[in-house]
Amino acid sequence: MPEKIRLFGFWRSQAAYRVRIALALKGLDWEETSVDLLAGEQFQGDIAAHNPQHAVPVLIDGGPPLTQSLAIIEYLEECYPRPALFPQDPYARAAARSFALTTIADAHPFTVPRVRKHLATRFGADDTEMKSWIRHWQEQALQAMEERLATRQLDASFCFGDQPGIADIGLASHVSSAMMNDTPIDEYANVTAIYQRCLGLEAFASHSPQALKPDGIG
Ligand SMILES: N[C@@H](CCC(=O)N[C@@H](CS)C(=O)NCC(=O)O)C(=O)O
Repeated sequence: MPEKIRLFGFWRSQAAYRVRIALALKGLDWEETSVDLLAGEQFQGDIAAHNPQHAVPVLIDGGPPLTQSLAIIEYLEECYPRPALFPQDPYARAAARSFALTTIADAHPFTVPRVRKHLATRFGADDTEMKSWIRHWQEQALQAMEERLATRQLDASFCFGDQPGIADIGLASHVSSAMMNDTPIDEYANVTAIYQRCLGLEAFASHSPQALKPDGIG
């Protein structure tokens, strides 16, 4: 019997959330090992051996460890093609990937724990400055997503069609993190409408940081 897919993640990691959504949308069974990023566990044990970048997610599916949420989701798409998370048409596929990269490549990397730590230890950023930094990058991505959605020539429930895909995964992980960081989201009407639609699906709702948050941890 093939081994269960293994995921190294953390409840509040938006990159791990992206992978959890993809696994759940595809109806796959997985087992998650929590790596407490707040306690520095990314520098210890298995995860340190599996990912020299000391970050989650890491996915193991009977082969060597895979890192980087987008690469992992593309791997899942190739090995478990149904339901598809990327449009078939090459142009739409590039557009959906590009939308997701707004956060995966351009906003999220500015806000990860190692960047926050460096800002605090090297440049003395205090809590207020850090909050403002995070909000800045999160708002830039929210604005860009909103503009793209407002001008798309498509009448669809989700970002690029009537089924959720990679763009919606990026959007949901970004909005969930914005909410955790008190970045206001209300002015982004298209983004929040799609986020709400995503939350109507078990795959998004049950695996979110908000759903997994242990009591008493902010
Ligand atoms: N680009 C990577 C980002 C991975 C990443 O930085 N993950 C964060 C959690 S969301 C992490 O583990 N950070 C550890 C740290 O910064 O120390 C991806 O999409 O997988």
